Amino acid sequence: MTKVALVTGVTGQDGSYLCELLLQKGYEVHGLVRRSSSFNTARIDHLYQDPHEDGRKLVLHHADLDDGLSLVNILRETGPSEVYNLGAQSHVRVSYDTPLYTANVTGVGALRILEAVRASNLDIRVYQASSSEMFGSTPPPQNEETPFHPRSPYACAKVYAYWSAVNHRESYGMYVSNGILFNHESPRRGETFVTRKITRAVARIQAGLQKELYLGNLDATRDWGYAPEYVNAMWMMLQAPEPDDYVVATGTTYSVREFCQVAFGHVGLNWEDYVRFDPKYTRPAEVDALMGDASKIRTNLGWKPEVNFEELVQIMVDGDIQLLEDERSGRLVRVDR
Ligand code: NDP
Ligand code: GDR
Repeated sequence: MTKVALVTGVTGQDGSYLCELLLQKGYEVHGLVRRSSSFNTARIDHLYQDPHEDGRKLVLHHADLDDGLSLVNILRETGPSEVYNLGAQSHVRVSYDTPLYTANVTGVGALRILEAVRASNLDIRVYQASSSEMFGSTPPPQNEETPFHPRSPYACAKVYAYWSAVNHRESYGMYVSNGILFNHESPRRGETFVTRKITRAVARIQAGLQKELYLGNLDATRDWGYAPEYVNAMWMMLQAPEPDDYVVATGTTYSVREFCQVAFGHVGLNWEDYVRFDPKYTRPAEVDALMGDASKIRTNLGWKPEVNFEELVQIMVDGDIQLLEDERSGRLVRVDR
């Protein structure tokens, strides 16, 4: 029988890779898309299937994590056996500007999913996209036993979502797993996260389209992995006999400064000639250092990362150089729907 999955946040970085993975595995995938005044499906346009043709494996639905009834309805209409809750206001800096919205979508939104699944009476396994940001100021290495000390409205919302997931598992015996994922990046990473902001700037500076790059804190260190490998970890979690919580990380950590060095260095440029400081990009409270210990998922489920830091940076810089070439040559086409 064809397995059916529902993915919230399907238009985001992880949603697009997860969608690809599930389609490859033969799933029927239903993606939750929120209403936007402009197209927001660029990351999944290559997976698009004409709604007028039979046998579609990817179906998109308008709904919103802010609208609980839309979630109840989508579950009733699609009857999935797996739900991946990836939808969120996911930008840490922006969460300081929109704390209530972030709490509503990123925190209470997860509870809405859990309650909609509970109300459905269907046998559904739920994946909750938890985050290393929950560890905040607790020093590395961080694993599943490390206490949380969130340092932003986003992180507070994720802690709420995390405990809601655990509580639904313990209170109602639901199959709910938290993936505590450390930063993971790719050429599809949102352009305002620091890695993509840097690699995009490198491509544009090399092409003569940009002169400088303004950044905030260069001293923060992150455990950066490769997104396609991380969505595989999400899927593996939901195939386990029992629900559980897992850290997903590389076990290495590099500073934003080191990311700049490698990214500019990849095209023969010296980062110090281009990077400038703008306090606008600093945060009221910073998460100084993250480095995950992913022994549990390696031992229990056999997951381990393959792409290392230098390879990741190169993949991203090369991706942005290619994107620029495609844009300039008019090769990029958008699907109208
Ligand atoms: P993105 O920001 O790329 O994608 C977020 C997705 O959520 C988008 O599809 C977005 O839609 C959707 N979304 C936003 N608001 C709503 C809403 N109100 N209702 C429904 N959908 C909404 O995030 P990533 O793909 O990078 O991350 C996926 C998840 O994993 C997020 O929950 C994130 O917080 C979490 N996470 C990410 C990590 C990372 O390093 N990438 C690490 C740990 C956790 P739209 O496209 O319209 O904006
Ligand atoms: P993060 O990612 O906050 O870790 O959250 P981000 O790339 O935004 O920041 C990483 C570090 O870089 C520093 N920094 C800058 N950040 C941005 N965005 N822009 C800048 O100009 C800049 N200059 C320096 C930041 O201060 C920070 O220390 C990401 C998101 O994907 C979350 O949703 C996810 O939960 C966590 O990763 C794990």
